[in-house]
Amino acid sequence: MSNEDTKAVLVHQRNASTDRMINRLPSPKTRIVRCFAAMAAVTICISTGWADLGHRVVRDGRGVEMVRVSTATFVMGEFDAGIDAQPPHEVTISAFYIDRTEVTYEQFRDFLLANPEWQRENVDPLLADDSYLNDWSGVEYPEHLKDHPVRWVSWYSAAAYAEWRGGRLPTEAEWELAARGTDGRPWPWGWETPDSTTRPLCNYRTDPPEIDGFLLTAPVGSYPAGDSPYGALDMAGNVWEWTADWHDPEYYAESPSLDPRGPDRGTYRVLRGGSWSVPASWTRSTVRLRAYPTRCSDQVGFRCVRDVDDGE
Ligand SMILES: [Ca+2]
Repeated sequence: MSNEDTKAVLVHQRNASTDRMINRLPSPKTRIVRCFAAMAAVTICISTGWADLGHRVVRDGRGVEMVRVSTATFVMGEFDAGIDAQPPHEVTISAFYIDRTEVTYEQFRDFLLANPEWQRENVDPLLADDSYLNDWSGVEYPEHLKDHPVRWVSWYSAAAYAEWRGGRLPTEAEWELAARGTDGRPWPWGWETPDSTTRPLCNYRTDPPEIDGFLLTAPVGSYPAGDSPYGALDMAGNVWEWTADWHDPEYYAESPSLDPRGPDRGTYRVLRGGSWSVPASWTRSTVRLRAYPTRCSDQVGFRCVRDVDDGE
């Protein structure tokens, strides 16, 4: 088990009693340590208002909340989401953890402090276009965006951040499973088309723009009613999210059925989830967007995943 794994703190497990958690632990000493850790973490969970969601949440070595997605088989793709999202096909995905929210400005600042070569003034122009970190100066960003998803990040910078965190970017298949679960729903919350005049479910383009509460991006986690079956937030809307995969419109016809990782090469990387600037239909969890990996935009951010080690 890695150092970061050791630091991971169990916050809550769906339908699991304390006895069941204790019975899974390997030694009395570890049981005591983990029991106190779980109690402390539940306190954190309650303080953030997430305890009642009933999902399994951990904090990684840097204190970032991640939710567990257990090994599952689901039908990836959809006929209603564009020709490159077809044919729907069954895939099996090994268990992983995914960030509960998009990476924020505050979190990305820690990465820039530790890796000055990724600051706006120092970045390799082969790894990001001229818009990279457009609203930053060095490691400083507009204070009011502290809890908003970081934007203006290239695929390369997102991948570098994920590696620094001890993880990686999600594959398309992992991202889609984390967003919509296994029951065929097109959105994280189910089958209900987003309509912010009735129930706020995600941050997308509305008319007028602020009817969903925010003119541009929203602080991460602003739409708890729109959470995914695994407890991930903002998988629909707010910012598009980079995935690890190259884009190939034909890939679904030839995808392997176990842990597909996309084509070996390509020109564009895939983004998922829609943003504050797209209509509701583009926030379907099956919609695939493509962009050059150097592309930076005020509509694009990301989140990270981490493999689940045996025994976790
Ligand atoms: Ca998003």
